[in-house]
Amino acid sequence: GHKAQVIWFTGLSGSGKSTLANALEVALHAQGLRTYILDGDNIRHGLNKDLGFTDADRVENIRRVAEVAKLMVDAGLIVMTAFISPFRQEREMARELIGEDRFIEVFVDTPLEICEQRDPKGLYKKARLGQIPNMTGINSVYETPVSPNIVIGHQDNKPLSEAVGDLVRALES
Ligand code: GGZ
Repeated sequence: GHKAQVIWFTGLSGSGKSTLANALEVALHAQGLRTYILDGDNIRHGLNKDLGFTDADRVENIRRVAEVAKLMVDAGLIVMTAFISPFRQEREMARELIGEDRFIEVFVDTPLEICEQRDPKGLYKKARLGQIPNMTGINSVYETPVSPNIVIGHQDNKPLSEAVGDLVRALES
């Protein structure tokens, strides 16, 4: 059955992490499960409002997110995190902190080209114009996961519900 665990989404800005987390949450709520989504909206505007996008600030952002996720999973929730989390070392830190048995790394593998086409906030465009100094994928590194538990590939014709189905099955196993 379902147990308290962390579903750790990682991928570029615009890759679909939050969209997937929100759709998964709807599916889990339909099963009567208790969940919480940690994302930029509820973390970077509050707990982490002192942090920006330098490498050092991203490391600290992810460290705090991992600590909060651990507390929430200890409290019995299914926690989803939707941060770029660009560095392998910090994702591994999160896995070790939270525990291998309750940590699922989901790589949202949407190519930069597609993320750049979507560009909902115009950040990629600004980065290309040299107006943002450290945009992930342009002038700040994204380290591709080596052995994620799940990869959500980009397929234009695949409905969101299929990816959500894959995730629900992975949580059950
Ligand atoms: C990447 C940035 C940047 C820079 C602002 N680089 O698409 P969004 O807008 O909603 O998601 C992005 C979000 C990334 O924050 P994270 O906390 O997930 O990053 S990390 O895990 O690396 O700490 C984007 C916006 O913030 N954003 N400036 N320079 N994304």
